[in-house]
Amino acid sequence: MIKGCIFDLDGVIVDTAKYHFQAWRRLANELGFDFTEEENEKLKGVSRVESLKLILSWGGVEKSPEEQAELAARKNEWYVELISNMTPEEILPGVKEFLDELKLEGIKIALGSASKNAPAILERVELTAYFDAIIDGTKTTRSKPDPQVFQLGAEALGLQPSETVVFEDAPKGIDAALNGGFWAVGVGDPANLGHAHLVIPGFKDFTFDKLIAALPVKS
Ligand code: B16
Ligand code: MG
Repeated sequence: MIKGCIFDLDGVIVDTAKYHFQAWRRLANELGFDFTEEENEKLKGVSRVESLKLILSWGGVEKSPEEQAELAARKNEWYVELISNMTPEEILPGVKEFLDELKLEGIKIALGSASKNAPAILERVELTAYFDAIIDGTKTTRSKPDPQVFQLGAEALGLQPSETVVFEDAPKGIDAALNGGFWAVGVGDPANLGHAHLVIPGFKDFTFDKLIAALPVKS
């Protein structure tokens, strides 16, 4: 029986990838190179430090760990400025309706995000009150595809992975959910998320009944 849902943030609840892209691109440009939106896709669900390492490798730039920490902090200042203007209008279509339905069904709700800015973003879009637990990048020591972020979420909800569905937009996030024994729903393109138990284009017109009907789980 499904008793809980854990949501990734960026790409599932809101599209903060565009703000990450703007801030990282500004940093890359300052360092004398550029990168594409296609390359930015590879940063989805990847931690701040790992994202920086990838971007530096694309630009062929080497930096010491101290310099990397300074660059990551600089990018984050720009990113925080960008997300400080977010509004509830930026919640992706159908998400709020789905969360409302989960509440009515008595399903527990957690956030499982790599972002250290996740609590601030939920506040900006006025969704904090929906979440029974918030696991963000400040609470984890291992990145997706390690299942830690979702395991901490399920523990906080008092649930087993087999009772919990993870919603993720990143292939590595689906890997993390599967590695932890969770039900995995990919949000986005089946071409990269085909290993999930179910793939949906988004939450518009998606319902809890449709979720239960699509998973081979006893209700
Ligand atoms: P921050 P998610 C991830 O969020 C983003 O997809 C990824 O692009 C970002 O680098 C990461 O959070 C860390 O974010 O710099 O705010 O700590 O998809 O796991 O919700
Ligand atoms: Mg994501």
